[in-house]
Amino acid sequence: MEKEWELFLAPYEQAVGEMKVKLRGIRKQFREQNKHTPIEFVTGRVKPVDSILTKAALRNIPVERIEEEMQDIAGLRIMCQFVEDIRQVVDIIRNRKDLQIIQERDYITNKKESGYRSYHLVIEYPVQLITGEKKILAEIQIRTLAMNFWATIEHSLNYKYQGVFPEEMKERLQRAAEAAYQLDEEMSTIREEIQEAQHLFSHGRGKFQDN
Ligand code: 0O2
Repeated sequence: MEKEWELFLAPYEQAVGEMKVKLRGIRKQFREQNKHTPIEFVTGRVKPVDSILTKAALRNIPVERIEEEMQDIAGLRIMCQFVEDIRQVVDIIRNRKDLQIIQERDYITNKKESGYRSYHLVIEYPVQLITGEKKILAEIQIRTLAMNFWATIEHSLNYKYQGVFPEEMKERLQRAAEAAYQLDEEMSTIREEIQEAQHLFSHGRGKFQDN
């Protein structure tokens, strides 16, 4: 059984690995051209088998339909400094010839009840296997650093409370989401000045990088 899962997930691992390189390549090009990069950092993961099975059970997805129906076995996350960068990243992805967007979910304009905000793209990405081409579904989540901060904390708390938050915690998280939203708004208003400062700074110093 374990070997079967390993074989099933191998193309997803390949897709996530390739996509990470490609998305980080976008950031590299912006930096080389001394432009503000809309991509701050990129992460990726393949959903662990136990999470796949839990989600399938919750959604009544039979095992044989997981491949067609579960869109986020391969997951990529793109973090941006500013809300405006998200639109730019979506446009760059839209124009790519090596993948196809099949669904968009805008949880920025329409935030989730929890307070979650992020822009989701479901894409179809072809991987080249020794047996030929295989199209893989992947979910790309695009969010600001503030949205990511909130989502990361909320996600860990979710584990603690198994998805059932006490009312007070739910309200606190909603207030924290609102504060993150205000922070994004505030940063947007001083975006040009921040970018100018970053430009000057990047000329004078080395930078930490995630790869
Ligand atoms: P994990 O552990 O991140 O893989 P639905 O869940 O039915 O609303 P659907 O079709 O599964 O929608 O896709 P959706 O909502 O576009 O994407 C689901 C993923 O978005 C989640 O994956 C999370 O990564 C993220 N997400 C959605 N809502 C929230 C939220 O309220 N809080 C946080 N922290 N993340 C959220 P998984 O599989 O749930 O989890």
